[in-house]
Amino acid sequence: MSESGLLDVLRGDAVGGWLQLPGSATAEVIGSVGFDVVCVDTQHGLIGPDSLLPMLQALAATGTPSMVRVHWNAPSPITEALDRGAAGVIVPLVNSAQEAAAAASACRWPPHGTRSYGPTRHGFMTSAPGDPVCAVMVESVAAVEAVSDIVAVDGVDAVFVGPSDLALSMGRPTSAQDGDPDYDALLARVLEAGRAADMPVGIFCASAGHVQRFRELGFTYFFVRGDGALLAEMAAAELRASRPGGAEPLRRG
Ligand code: 3PY
Ligand code: MG
Repeated sequence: MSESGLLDVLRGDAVGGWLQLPGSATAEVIGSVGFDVVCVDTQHGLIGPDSLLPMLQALAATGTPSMVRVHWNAPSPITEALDRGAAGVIVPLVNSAQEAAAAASACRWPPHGTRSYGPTRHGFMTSAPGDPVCAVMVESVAAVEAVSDIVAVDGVDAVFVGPSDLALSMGRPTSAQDGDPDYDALLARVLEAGRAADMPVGIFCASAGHVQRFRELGFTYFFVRGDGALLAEMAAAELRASRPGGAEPLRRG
């Protein structure tokens, strides 16, 4: 899929998978489920640079488009993700138009940016030279204050809300994302700015219930819980169902 194809996916009520465990096998499993896109999380996931390449190769083999959440808004992690084959990046903690411009510039070759050209993956960069998707994370009160300027930055393609960091930045618990009216007022400002700029606006979802709630508010794409969280939940459910009388498992660790 071309990168502009990925942008269309993010506009269209997309549900994405999220990878936090290193390894191509889990990438292949999650990539095969039917998600519209899968993101490899190198910010809070346990995935280092050397694990990234086989995971992106595994996702490519499933045909599911890939994004990488980089660990920081800097040229080096953005270059690493794009040179290894991600169709787009999610850049955390973007709090101003200036920071958004830095993220966008790192995604684009001159004359549109400052990315260095280095076609290493065989056939990849030469056969698919489209612009990668640059999604910037709005996850602080400061970012919401600046959101109209952030979406106006040339080269920024999409906004992605980090719901927990946004709540913490308000001085509220992460449960504010469950329907705190002050929190929802901030989300409304992000959604309005995205609509005005004709830009996809997505959000991370801690549960399928959150996907439904945020869909009703107007978000256009969603990433669901990561592989580690899903694995733990399914394993606990299986164990519970296997105990006499369905007893609650004793958690270790
Ligand atoms: C947040 O909730 O802050 C996130 O970044 C989700 O991944
Ligand atoms: Mg965050």
